[in-house]
Amino acid sequence: MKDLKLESLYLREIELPLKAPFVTSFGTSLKRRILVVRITDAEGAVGYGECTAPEEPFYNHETTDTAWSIISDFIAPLLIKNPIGTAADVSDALAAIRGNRMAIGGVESAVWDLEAKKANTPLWRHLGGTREQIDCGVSIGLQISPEVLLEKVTREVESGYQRIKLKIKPGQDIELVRVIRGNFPHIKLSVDANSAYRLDRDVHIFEELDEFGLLMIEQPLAAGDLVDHAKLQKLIKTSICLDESITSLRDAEHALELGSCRIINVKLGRVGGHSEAKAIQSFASENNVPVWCGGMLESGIGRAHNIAMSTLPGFSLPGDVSASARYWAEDIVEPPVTVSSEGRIKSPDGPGIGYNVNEPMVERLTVRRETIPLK
Ligand code: OSB
Ligand code: MG
Repeated sequence: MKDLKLESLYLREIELPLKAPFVTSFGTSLKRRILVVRITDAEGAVGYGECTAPEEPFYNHETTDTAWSIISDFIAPLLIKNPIGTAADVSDALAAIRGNRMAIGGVESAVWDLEAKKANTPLWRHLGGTREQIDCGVSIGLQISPEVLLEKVTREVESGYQRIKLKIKPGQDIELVRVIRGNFPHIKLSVDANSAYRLDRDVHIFEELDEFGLLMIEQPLAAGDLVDHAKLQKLIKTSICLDESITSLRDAEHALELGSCRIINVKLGRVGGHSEAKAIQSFASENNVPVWCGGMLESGIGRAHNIAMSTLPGFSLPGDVSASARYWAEDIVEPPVTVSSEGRIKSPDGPGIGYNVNEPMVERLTVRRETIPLK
């Protein structure tokens, strides 16, 4: 299919309260302000995407509000100026925009859903995915005490999740890992620092963490610091995984050339959509570097896109893609995303993202809207 004729872009901000606060080294999330992107074409087909930009510019530079403005003021006009034939053309059509990849990813992924629906094919197959089911892990935020953390970990291990990731920050690291490792000597366990450490100050922390047989240490240092990550990787046995540092295929190439990591977390939004995510996983595979799908506390729309992406062959480690019910009292898709007792999600059979968007619910949660013509 080489003839998409995009008609309109419907931008909505919905407010969705998290079941429990999510605490990281950079802050606390209580509710999400999520941008839902809906795109239609001339034949009445509909595609959905979710912009994963958080509320505040603490994970990266983007926010719900900056993404809104980039989509409305720059992405929509560029799609009119550079008409696309296929979903694979969207990122090239928007290449003039520097950064702001979460804004781009929300739109790009909606076009992929639309195209897959027109082809009456599940998005995961349309992208070239090969996995009938994906392996799931969980990311557990900082808790008020190690005892509470242990309770949470126990519950997730008992539900079947295949890998547990703990958030850490200076002062809340070694002890947390010691308690969890002591109780669960054999689970796949990792930690995520969200850039909270510095090489000049904190090497001893990583040398201590090195003794716990962690699967990986995610994003210990600053996002832009591939050089210091390379120095740190040489000092420790545990694999470094980069999240914030990898915004493009180019970043992934640089990280592997420098030896800054041995694992890559791919987030659909952070890298600007499915085309770039596909390119990164393919490059990583060629270099025997495993990738896995990260999460941004997505609603069911973003979650469904993450499931589709995770079926690509390079995604060989369990991702942070978990059940809707861990986040939301009620998700905006039907059925909600569920995880089996073996810690797996079945790739959906339906066309496109394979989950139905509960439009009345989205409508009820909408706090801001804009309709933008694309022709
Ligand atoms: O660094 O992976 C991260 C959530 C928000 C921002 C950054 C991160 C996370 C998570 C949670 O770890 C992943 C999820 O459960 O969606
Ligand atoms: Mg991370």
